[in-house]
Amino acid sequence: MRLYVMKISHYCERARWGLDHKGFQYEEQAWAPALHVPLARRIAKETCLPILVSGESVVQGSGPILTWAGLGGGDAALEHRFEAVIGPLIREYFYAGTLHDSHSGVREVLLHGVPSVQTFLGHVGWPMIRRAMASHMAIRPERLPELEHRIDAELEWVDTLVAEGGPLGGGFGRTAITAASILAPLARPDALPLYRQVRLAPEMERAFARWSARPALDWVLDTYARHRHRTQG
Ligand SMILES: N[C@@H](CCC(=O)N[C@@H](CS)C(=O)NCC(=O)O)C(=O)O
Repeated sequence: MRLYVMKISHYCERARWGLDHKGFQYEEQAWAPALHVPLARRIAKETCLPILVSGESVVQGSGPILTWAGLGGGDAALEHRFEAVIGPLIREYFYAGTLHDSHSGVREVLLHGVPSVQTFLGHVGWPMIRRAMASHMAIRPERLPELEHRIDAELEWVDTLVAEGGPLGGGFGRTAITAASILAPLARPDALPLYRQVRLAPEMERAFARWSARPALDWVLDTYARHRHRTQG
């Protein structure tokens, strides 16, 4: 069984965590951004990762992979907000403050663990890859303040969920995996060391310091400490 990923993608971490939680054995194969497009198209309908290949089955997307792994149930509305709103928002924010800074180290982290030919192409073709990523995800550094504001509002909402002890307070399962993995780039748990290898813009460091006091991110760190027994890398 093989899981195709981009190493630092929080969607890939969501799928990986689900498979690990259910005790599946699989090989992980990392691909470089942009270079993943023709490779993904060869095995699946869309270009996005993660993709799980198990025998004849090809499962694309973190949600379908969790379902395939037997992690059903969960809170659909809440999962949708994490998957379709908070996930892209955090990704946009992360790249808005790192993709255009040649000293951020984001290129090295994105190329971590990919096959050597992709490492080579990734370095040589970085200006093009970066442009493709920025245009695909509408990354614009000048939007950092607005994105920070929107993340504040989403974290406020997660704080209330944590305080209510509802879907995030119950037993550990699909919803907790979804929420913790999608928020992980902001909490940077020890299990995901690649996030700490990226140098953030100073205004991002200030926002991260502020967010670290939030119950939502405390909950993420606690959930990782208690339930995540494998490290990225
Ligand atoms: N909703 C999808 C989103 C997956 C997604 O956006 N993956 C990103 C990596 S963070 C990706 O593959 N982007 C490149 C592309 O779409 O070609 C999921 O839950 O798996």
